[in-house]
Parts: sequence; C-alpha cells; structure tokens
Amino acid sequence: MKIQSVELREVALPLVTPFRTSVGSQDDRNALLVKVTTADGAVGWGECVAEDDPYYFPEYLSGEREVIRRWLAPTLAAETDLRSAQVPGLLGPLRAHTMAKAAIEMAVLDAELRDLGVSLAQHLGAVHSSVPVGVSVGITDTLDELLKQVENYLAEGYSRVKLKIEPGWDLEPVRLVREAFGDDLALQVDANTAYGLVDIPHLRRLDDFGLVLIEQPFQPDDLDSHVRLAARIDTPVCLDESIRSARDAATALRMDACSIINIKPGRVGGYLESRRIHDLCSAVGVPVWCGGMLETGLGRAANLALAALPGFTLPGDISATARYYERDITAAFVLEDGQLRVPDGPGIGILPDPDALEDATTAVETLTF
Ligand code: OSB
Ligand code: MG
Repeated sequence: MKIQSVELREVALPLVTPFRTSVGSQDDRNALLVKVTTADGAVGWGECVAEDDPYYFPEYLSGEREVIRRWLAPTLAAETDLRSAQVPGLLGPLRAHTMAKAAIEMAVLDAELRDLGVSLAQHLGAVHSSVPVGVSVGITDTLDELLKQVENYLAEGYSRVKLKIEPGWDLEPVRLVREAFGDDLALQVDANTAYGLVDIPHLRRLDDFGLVLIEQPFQPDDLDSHVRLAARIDTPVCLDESIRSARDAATALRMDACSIINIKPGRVGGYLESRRIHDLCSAVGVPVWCGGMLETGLGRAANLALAALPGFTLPGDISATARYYERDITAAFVLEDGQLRVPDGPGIGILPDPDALEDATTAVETLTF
C-alpha cells in the first residue's frame, strides 16, 4: 500500500464512573484516533492509548499526536509499497513513543487486512472466538462503595476482578472483597508503582488472600525491587509499566522479576510486538493477559483479537462498553456469560459509527502526502 492521508482525530468520551488509581483520577477518556487512507482507497483505524498527562506512562496525548504528525506518518508515507510487517522496522530508529507507533501500526494493519478480507484475530493467530474478560475497579471514596461496585460487576458476569491499590488502600479492601464474594473469585491487585522496597513485609501480607497476582508494585525501572519481592512473596508478581518491548520481557523473566506479564499493545509499540512477547512467554510457559487503557471500541476490538491467542490464559482488562461509556464511538461490546466475542470481520472487525464519532470529536487534522 501507499499511504495517501492520515487523519488525526481527538475524541472526548465521559466515563460512566470516575477511574481512580494510585497515580491519579479521571472523569473522561480523551482518545486520539488515527485513520489511514491508502492510494487505492483502503481505510484503516488505529487508536493511540496515551493519556492526557504523563503520570501512568511518560508519553502523553498531544505529544504522541505531534510525533505521529512530524515523524511516524511521513516515514511510513514515504514507502511506495508498505506492508504492515515492515512497520516496526521502519519506525524502530525513532526512539520510544511506543503509544504513537502502536496507533499507526494498528491503522496500517487494519487497512491492509480489510483489503485482504482477513481479520486481525486470524492474522495474529487467534484460537478462540470469544474470551473471558475481567474488570479493573478503581479506588473509591469508601469501602461500601467498592463492595457495591464489585457486586454489580459480578452480577454482570465478569470472570475476574482487579482492584487498584495504594498505601492505605490495600489489605482492607482486599480482605473485604474476599470475605464478601468468596474464595472462588479470581481476584488480583494493581499498585501502579505506588510502593517501595521497604513495603515488602507489608505486601507479603497479601499472601493471605489467594490473589491471582500483584501488578507493578514498584517504579517502572526498578526491576531489582520486583526481583526481591518475587523471591519473598507467594502471590505471583506481574509487570505492566516496566515492560515496553519483547526485550524488556525477556530481561524481566531472566531476572525473575515477574512470573506473569500484562501485555498492552500501546505500551509495547503495537500488536506485532505484543505477539512477540506472547510467543516468547508461551515458549517458557509464562502466562500473559491483555491490559487495557480505557480504550474506545476500536482499541478494544483489536485487544480482543490479541487476547484470543493461545498464551493469553488469564482474563484481560477488556470490559464491556457499559463499564466505560454510555455511548461509545462504535457499536457496544456486550458481555455474554462473562465473555466478549472476538470480532471476526476484516481488519479490526469494527468501524466507528459516523454520528457518534462526529459528536465525540473535539479536533481533526488531516495530513496528506
Ligand atoms: O495500570 O492497567 C493499568 C487504565 C489506565 C492506565 C493504566 C491502567 C488502566 C487500567 C484500566 O487498569 C483497564 C481497562 O481498560 O479496563
Ligand atoms: Mg496496570
């Protein structure tokens, strides 16, 4: 293909409930959508998962938009016979900006596969037509409010629950949720880097609650503290923020810094690098699961394709539309027996609804080449 234009569109979607983690709270999801149009008229959609501010990850939405505009789109548009498989290699010399790279790679994959009539799921090697999914529950003002939220999500059928934790909001919420909903509930926690080495004795007390895993207790570049925790705690340690590539994954596993990996395509530079991490982890028997960034229906469609690969043996943070938005820019994803269906149409298998897209749009810019 030859890229003829790239549309950068910002959309603002109010969340149905504020989402609070140890690094901040948000009421809206502002997403950057990337639409690629080829010289032959094929169209592909990508979503950049960068947040407004660099609290979770160093990249941020307006910065990633600039990176796509100035460097990534022109680099790919210079190719007269672009194939999606070349994208990681072509963008590799540009440092970091994995979220921008992932967004434009997703759009190129979508355009290419739509044209071929092949689904992203099939292209990546999916083996499931639907996948069990979990829900990520933010920090709430009160414990009662947390229990109410978990109760509602369980009534909807979610297969596992992830609680956000931070110092002062850890053992007690976990204990109460475990007591209220029983030992069979698949329960895990995510600290988003809120702890330090000195908290290891405290974190070990989580072993009383039979958790599936503890996600990213320490700073992204602090693999050493994760190694020390993993050696002292029975609960499996999982990394999110620390893993930005297949090489990072290999290093973390070799060091025994974790025994489970959360794969977020945006964080690792795309769906192709995500598959490499999946393949590497499968080869050494390490479970992986698909993380989420409160994506619109576009990003969640693609995440479902990834989560249908055989090594994704734990439910991901890919919830039904109703958990995030009253009105998404795509048709809603609905939970069926705790599972979401993997889109099987060409490309990512879903398109934005034109009216919903228009209503959510806050800015559009078109680059032509
Ligand atoms: O750490 O997994 C995280 C959302 C934004 C930033 C970081 C994280 C999250 C989530 C949301 O946990 C998961 C979802 O999209 O449902
Ligand atoms: Mg996380």
